[in-house]
Amino acid sequence: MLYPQQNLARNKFDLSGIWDFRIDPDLVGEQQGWQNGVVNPRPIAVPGSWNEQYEDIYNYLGLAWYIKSTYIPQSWRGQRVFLRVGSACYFGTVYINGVKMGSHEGGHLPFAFEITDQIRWETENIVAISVENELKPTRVPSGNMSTPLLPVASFPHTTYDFFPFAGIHRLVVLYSVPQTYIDDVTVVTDIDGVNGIIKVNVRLNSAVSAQGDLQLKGGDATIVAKLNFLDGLAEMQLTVANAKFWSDKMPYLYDLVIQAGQDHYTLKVGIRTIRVQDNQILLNGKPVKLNGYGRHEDFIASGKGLNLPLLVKDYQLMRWTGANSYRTSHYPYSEEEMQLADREGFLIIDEIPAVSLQFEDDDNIAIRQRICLQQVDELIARDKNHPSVIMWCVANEPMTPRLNLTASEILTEPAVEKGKGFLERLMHRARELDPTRLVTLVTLGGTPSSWVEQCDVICMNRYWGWYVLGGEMDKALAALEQELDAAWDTWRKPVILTEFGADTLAGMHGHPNVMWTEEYQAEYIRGHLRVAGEKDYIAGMQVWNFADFAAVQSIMRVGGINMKGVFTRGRTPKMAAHVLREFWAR
Ligand code: BDP
Repeated sequence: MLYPQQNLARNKFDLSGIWDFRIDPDLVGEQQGWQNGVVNPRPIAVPGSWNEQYEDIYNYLGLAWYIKSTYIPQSWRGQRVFLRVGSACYFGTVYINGVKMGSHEGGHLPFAFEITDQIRWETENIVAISVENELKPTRVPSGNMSTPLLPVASFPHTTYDFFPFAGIHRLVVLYSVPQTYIDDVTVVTDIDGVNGIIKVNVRLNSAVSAQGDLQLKGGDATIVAKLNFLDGLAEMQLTVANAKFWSDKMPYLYDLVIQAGQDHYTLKVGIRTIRVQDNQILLNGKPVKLNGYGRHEDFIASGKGLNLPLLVKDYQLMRWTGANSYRTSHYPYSEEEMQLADREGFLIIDEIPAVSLQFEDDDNIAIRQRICLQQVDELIARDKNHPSVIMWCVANEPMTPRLNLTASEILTEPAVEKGKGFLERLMHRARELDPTRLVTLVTLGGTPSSWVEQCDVICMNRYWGWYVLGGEMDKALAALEQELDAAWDTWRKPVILTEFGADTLAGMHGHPNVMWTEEYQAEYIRGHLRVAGEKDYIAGMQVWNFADFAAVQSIMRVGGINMKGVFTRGRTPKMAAHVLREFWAR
């Protein structure tokens, strides 16, 4: 799943823009030939969620059609042409000139189909993509479950606390490659004293013998090596003397240029190592702390659609607060986001969309397990070469049938055993595919310890002082401290508080600082950072959330917005952002 690029050998054409759009609530589109074009379309932006582009379809999650006509240049003839969708949320089907090319399940990962044989070289080609985001118990993340997420009425019926934005969320590109092309590259780096080691594996699309070469550019020199492909595979180890290592402080990237037969591919490479030792996470052998945020891909009008200016702005704002990390809560973020993280030096916990998994109904569990494994596979295939990604996260807050089961209930509750097997299979798969990174899952209070055993780092979401002991800051902080110490005593592994936060209405002030005021959030965050600052086993603090974001409607979410952001949805800082600067931007 290499990111498409334009170079000496390859072409790329971005289909972003205004497409034709029509919803299909009665599922008549395919029968009526909408894959060839729709009557009475309305314009829609790609990328972008449809929900905030038109208010009448804000809550519409059923099937919808996107249509775009395009020429494909004659100069691409003789190459193999693919159509690649960065993300269609949740289930997308691609048609070229009326012919179905294939479908993809899962809302946050890319997919591509070869379309060479369908191309019309003399006229325009019709690209049609149908997308739906029905909420179902058999999907990941799930919806319309018998057990609601919140103890109060909420709509739409998600099992997660963010709006189920739907549509084509990332770039749709046409790209072409030579007949024999570089299908995959895997780069693994290591450090040996002052030298960097880069192991490169290259796979061609067919099991041929071929010649190629590698060039590593950067630092003081260019290193060149020959590649010999046997059965379409080649590997090479490069040693970079006096290498520049990649880190959050100095995110140095080399260019790795691969040539194989007629094809070329260039990859950014950061030389770094990541591991856990005792109570610390070590980046390049030195302790590092993950200060930052849980975030969302979310903005006014664009919804979960790729928004490049926002991306640059968010990185700038995160840096302004002194943050060096974030978690891709609660799904993989765009590839452009990952590339920027490499370049800007952010440390990422990369998460699949397994939010609030439940383990009660056997048939559904089996389906969800299959989907989660697919998501682990696709995520690692997509993100394995990003130095910024240091940890895979296979679940956020997997749930027992009731919160806080007693010790004896944990022993007898069947869902606990089922959950353990489910989660361990995901962690096992991640380690099998990538033995070089850390693996974790994120817990909520009361998560059975048998689910946590396999984690390299203990990641905890806790809301002392908000959902529990709200308004009682002293008691809340004491409870937090006790729980953090207990986690360290039990696990003897580094601990990251991956979520802690307080809803805050920007502009609401109070003295005394009652809940929902900016002063309360500022004090809450200050208290948490102070407690954590005294613990040497704390390897990171990630505030929930970087910015206010769209959630489902409920009495818990004023205006349908989760207001735990330290920035507003429009990116204005609340008082808490300045508190973070005090701690992190020194
Ligand atoms: C946590 C969830 C997160 C929510 C947050 C909250 O992981 O998705 O948005 O609670 O309630 O439990 O704000």
